[in-house]
Amino acid sequence: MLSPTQIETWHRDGFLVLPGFKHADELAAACRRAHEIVAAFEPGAHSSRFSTRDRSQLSDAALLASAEAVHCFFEEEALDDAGRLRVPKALSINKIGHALHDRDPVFDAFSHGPALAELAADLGLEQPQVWQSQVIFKQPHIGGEVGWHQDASFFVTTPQTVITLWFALEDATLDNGCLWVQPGGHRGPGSVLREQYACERPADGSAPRLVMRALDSTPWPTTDEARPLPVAAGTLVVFPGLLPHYSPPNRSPKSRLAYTLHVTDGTAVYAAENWLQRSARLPVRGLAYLPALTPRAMP
Ligand SMILES: O=C(O)CCC(=O)C(=O)O
Repeated sequence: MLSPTQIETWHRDGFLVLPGFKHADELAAACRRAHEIVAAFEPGAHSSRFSTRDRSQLSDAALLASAEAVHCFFEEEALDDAGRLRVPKALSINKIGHALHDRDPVFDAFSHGPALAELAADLGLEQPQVWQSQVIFKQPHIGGEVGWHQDASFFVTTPQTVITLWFALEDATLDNGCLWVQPGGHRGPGSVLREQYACERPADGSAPRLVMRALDSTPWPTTDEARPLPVAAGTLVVFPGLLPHYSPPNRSPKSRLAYTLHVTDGTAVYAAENWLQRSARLPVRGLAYLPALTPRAMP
């Protein structure tokens, strides 16, 4: 249960840092499972790179298909110009997404339960809906930058409700690319949504197209306006969708695994243009643990 001081901090700063939210055994299980998924991953012909600098490297079809699946995306620097791996596969993955919480029993257990349901209720979410999960690796030496952005760009609801739950699976430090946030950047004159990542689905049935639309020209924060959040493994950082945040590249020899969930309120209208939609085969769920629905087989 959040204290009144924590709620005040949430409204003022736009983020909360909750050390020790996950125990060592839960962290170990999540890290082990993430490495198993990568070990079992067969890249095949479609090697999807993930880069927030250049989204054109990511195939729209691969991203859209991952909405209901567990897919590995390569680091931009992991592949050479011919698409061959420059580093061992285990060190090449940028992230796994985006339905781990519904498809994988280990991440299902990690992503649900009374502590998370209570946290969401304390933060004002009446009907939490978990749309997306990601393991973000920030690989040693080649872990790419995640540029400044607001998560509400990817999960538009009316009114705006999305929150991000960012779990440190390993220590996140200034050296290995911890999160940086703009304290208070979710409110005040600069709190507008700057971009919308929209999925245009043509009426003629041709392939959907993902576009990043500029909505507002408010500049992203400078490093002077930002605060780094170095945190120990097990810490949960939670922030609302309008809070600008980024993470620098990892040039250190240590990885920085994190796990994220993006959660909206089912009382708000979820935009039809959001890239991540669910079919009736895999309806979006809340944060409470519902054993009757798990485990769900991987496709
Ligand atoms: O983990 C990171 O480096 C960035 C994560 C992030 O920006 C997000 O989840 O929105």
